[in-house]
Amino acid sequence: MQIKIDSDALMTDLANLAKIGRGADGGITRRALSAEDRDARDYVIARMRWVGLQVRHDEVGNVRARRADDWGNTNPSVMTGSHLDSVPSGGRLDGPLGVVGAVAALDALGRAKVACKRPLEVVIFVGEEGSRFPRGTIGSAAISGFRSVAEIYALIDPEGVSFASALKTYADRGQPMEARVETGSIYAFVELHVEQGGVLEAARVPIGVVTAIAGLVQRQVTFIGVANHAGATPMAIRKDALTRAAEWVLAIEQAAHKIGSGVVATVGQFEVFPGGKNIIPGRVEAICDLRAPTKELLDAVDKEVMATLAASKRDIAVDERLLQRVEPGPMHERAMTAIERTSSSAGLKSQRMLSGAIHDALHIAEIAPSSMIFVPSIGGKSHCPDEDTAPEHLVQGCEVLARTLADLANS
Ligand code: HGY
Ligand code: MN
Ligand code: MN
Repeated sequence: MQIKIDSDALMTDLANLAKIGRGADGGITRRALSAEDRDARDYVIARMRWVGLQVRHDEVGNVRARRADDWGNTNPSVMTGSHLDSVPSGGRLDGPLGVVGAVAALDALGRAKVACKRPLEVVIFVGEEGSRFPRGTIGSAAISGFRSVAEIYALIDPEGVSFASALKTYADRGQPMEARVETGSIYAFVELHVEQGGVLEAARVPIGVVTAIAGLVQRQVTFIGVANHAGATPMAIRKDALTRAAEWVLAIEQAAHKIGSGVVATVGQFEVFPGGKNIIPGRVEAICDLRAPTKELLDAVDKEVMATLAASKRDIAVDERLLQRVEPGPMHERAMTAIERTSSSAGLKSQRMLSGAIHDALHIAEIAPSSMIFVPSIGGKSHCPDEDTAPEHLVQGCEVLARTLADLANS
């Protein structure tokens, strides 16, 4: 099969998307359902139509695109896609590669006149990053039924705006499709994504085949002390919320080191109130992010983290709530072996690996045989402005995606 990815179009699409929501530091900030997210989505919809896809949307704002006659093809589909929303000051490839890479793949298959028995579908999943609403992977959770549409509509952002009202900014026209897709309707799902770690670069292997995706627990913790004068308050009578919170952050790091086996723990969001340099902090709000490759390890690190909240000699009240928990999920041989088969037919080495990052594939795997194609991240960096991947790896990832989609659509 002679597949030729239009690499100029791919690079142009990635460069154009990187201009939407770019900050002074070069990082991308596109919060779910924001004007930036909408503009990026509208750009991709135009590109989908340009390569001959018919575009629809579903009731939570996912974009669903197929060739016109494929909407009438009732065979189980072969689905691909990713997200366009980002973390604050994130990279230009995390998400967009899997979206415009899928458009490039379907374009290449169309130009090569590759007939597919099963319909091919590209999805732009809404709200993957969870940087606006309390949870992430929103669009894929709706498609798999992991979360109901009503639960998603009721999500509230820090400004008190509901998902349902924010969705109106997307200005979707026409009747939306139902978001939920039943098990059996998708033959296979494959997501193209940057690795966001350093495994492939170190191994000098261009293609990663994801075998499982780590699970996640995020908890919001508020430490309640007493704000007071930084100069006039003796140390012995202070109720300093920040020193208590700092103790907890270090304990979380200790817990991850102690358990090991791929467990990681982070506090990435940490706010001190009232925030004056001469005021003893009265309140700290923090969010911890725990990841583990198995349910047992996720339980173990979560238990340790909760235990450190209880065990302190400081007389500081603590208020804690679970933001989200997503179980680790295995990928499927059907999709993994297809990626390996097509990588070798493209003359590319591949290796199986775990994903420490969460992806929409984790929820789609609940209803369809799924896996992911990873391409190397330079310096293993992601979720930061200098996230990058060599152009040849970007194109190779798209070529393997195109081949894999055709392989699965005709196997
Ligand atoms: O947090 C994650 O793993 C993903 O980038 N949303
Ligand atoms: Mn991400
Ligand atoms: Mn991502």
